[in-house]
Amino acid sequence: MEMVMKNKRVAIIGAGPSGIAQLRAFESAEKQGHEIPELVCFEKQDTWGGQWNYSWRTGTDSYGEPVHSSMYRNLWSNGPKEVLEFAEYSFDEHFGKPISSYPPREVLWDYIAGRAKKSNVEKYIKFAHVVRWVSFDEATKLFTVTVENLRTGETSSDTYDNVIVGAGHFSFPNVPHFDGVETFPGQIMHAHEFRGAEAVADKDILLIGASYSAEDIGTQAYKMGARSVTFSYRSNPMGYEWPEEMTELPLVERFDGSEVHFVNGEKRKVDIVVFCTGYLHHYPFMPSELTLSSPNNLYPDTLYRGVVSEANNQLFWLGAQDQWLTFNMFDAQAWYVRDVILGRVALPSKEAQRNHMDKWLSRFEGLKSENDQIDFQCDYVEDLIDQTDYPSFDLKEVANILKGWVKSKEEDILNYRDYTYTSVMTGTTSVEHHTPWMIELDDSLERYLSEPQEDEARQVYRGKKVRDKA
Ligand code: FAD
Ligand code: NA7
Repeated sequence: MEMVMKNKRVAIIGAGPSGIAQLRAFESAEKQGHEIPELVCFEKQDTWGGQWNYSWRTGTDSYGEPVHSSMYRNLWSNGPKEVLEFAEYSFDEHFGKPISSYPPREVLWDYIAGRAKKSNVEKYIKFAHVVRWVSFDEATKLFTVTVENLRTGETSSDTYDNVIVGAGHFSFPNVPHFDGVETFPGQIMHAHEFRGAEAVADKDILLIGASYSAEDIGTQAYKMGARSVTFSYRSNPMGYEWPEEMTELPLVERFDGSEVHFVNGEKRKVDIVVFCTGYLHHYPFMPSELTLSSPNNLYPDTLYRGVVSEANNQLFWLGAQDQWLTFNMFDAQAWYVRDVILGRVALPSKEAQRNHMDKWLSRFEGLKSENDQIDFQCDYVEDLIDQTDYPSFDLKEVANILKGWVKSKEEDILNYRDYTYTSVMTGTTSVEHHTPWMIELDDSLERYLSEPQEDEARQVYRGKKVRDKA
C-alpha cells in the first residue's frame, strides 16, 4: 500500500554516484506514474560525480571546505567496468561503441554524468551547498537539516521526513603516527592528497599500507619511472609478483631522518612517503546518536539491509560498505530505500531487523577468502534487487568476473588493465585499448576514445621514460 507522498520531504546528502542513484530511483517511479516526495539533494561541490569529480587541489577547496575527492590525475578504474555498469544505462548506450574494460577516471565520470543528464535529476540538486548539521525531533518525527550556501555564505534550516546520506567514506584520511616521522625531510602525504605520479620519477618512494591505494599508487609510481617502490604492510603483504624495483616489507618501526626502519630490522632511505592507510567513516554533520560508526568493511553494523539506520528508520545510508561492486550496488540500494520511503516495501519490527543483520554479520565474520567476499557482496546486492523493480542482472556472472579480476592481478599485476571482459548487461565484449596501460601516458577522454595508429603512442612519447611491458 503506497503512502501519500504529498507534503513529504526527503533530503539527500551528496551528488556522487550514490546520491544520483537515489534521485534516479525516485524519477523512475515518477515516470511509472507514482507520486514521489519533494526531493532536495545537497552537494557541497560545484558539480556532481563525487570521488570521480577530480580536483587538483589538496587540503581545502575554493570554499575552504575539506577537499572531497581522493582521486589522482592518472587514475584508471582499478576493477573491470563490467562489474560496475548500471543495469539501466549501459556503456554501449553511452559511448555508442565498445570500449576497453578499464577506462580512465574522466571516462567513468563522463558515463556517470551521462546517465544523470539523460534523466532529469539535476533540477533537484543544490550545488555548492554543504550540510552542516542534521537533528531529529522525536515529537514531530522530522529531521532538521542545516545547510550553508557556500557561494553566498547564507545558512538555512528546513525540516524533512527522511534523510539519505550519500556522502561517501573515502575522504577523511586515517593517518597513524610512527616514531620519528617528524624528522623525515622529504615529502610526506596521505593517499588522499596524492595527485599524480609524475613527480616520483627517479625517486625512492615508500607506501605504507597493503590495499587498493598502496597497490595502485605503487604501480603508477613504477609506470612513471620511480627508482624504487617499497610497500610496508601491517597484517599481510599483497604478495603479487612485483618487478625487482618493487618490494614488500613489514611494518615501519620508526623514521630516522630519511632512513626508515622496519620491524624485521631492515632499513631504507626514501625520498617520498605516502600513507595508504585507508579512510575514516566520518560524518561531521551527524550527531552521535544518528551517525554511522564502523571500520571500512563489507557489512557495517547497525544498517538493516546495509542501508536503513537501526537508530532511526527514517534515516538511510548509501554506499557505506567497502566496495567490490559500486555503481550498480548503489542503484540497488537506492531503489530499495525509495521503496521503503514510498511505502512499497514494509520494514519489519526492530527485532526482526536485528536478527536479519546478525545473520548477515555472522556470514560476514566467517568470510575467509577474497572469493568469499565477492560472493557475499554479490548475494547482498541480488537480495536487494529482489525487493524492487531495479532491472535484475546476472550477479553470479559478475562474481565470476570479479574472481577473474583477482586472478588476473595475481598473473600480471602491472598489466591486468589490458584484460577484457564481457558485459552481463549487453553481452558486449570489451575491446583491447589501443595502447597498453603501462605505456599510455595520456589519461584524457579524448585520447581514450581516439583511434590512433598502433605505433603512435610510442612515437608521441619517444624520449620519455616509460616502462614497456615487453
Ligand atoms: P562519493 O563518490 O564519495 O560522493 C559523495 C558526495 O557527497 C561528494 O560529491 C561530496 O562532495 C558530497 N558530500 C560529502 N559531504 C557532504 C556534505 N556535508 N554536504 C553536501 N555534500 C557532501 N570505484 C570503482 O568502481 N572503480 C574504481 O576504480 C574506484 N577507484 C577509487 C579510487 C579512489 C582513490 C577512491 C577513494 C575510491 C574509488 N572507488 C572506485 C570507489 C568510489 O568510492 C565509488 O566509485 C563512488 O565514487 C562512491 O560514490 P558515493 O556517491 O557513495 O560517494
Ligand atoms: P583500505 O582498503 O581500507 O586499506 C587500508 C590499508 O591501510 C590496509 O592495508 C590496512 O592494513 C592499512 N593500515 C591501516 N592502518 C594502518 C596502520 N596504522 N599501519 C599500517 N597500515 C595500516 O583503504 P585504501 O585506501 O587502500 O582503499 C580505499 C578505497 O580507495 C578503495 O575503494 C579503492 O578503490 C580506493 P590492514 O590490512 O588493516 O592491516
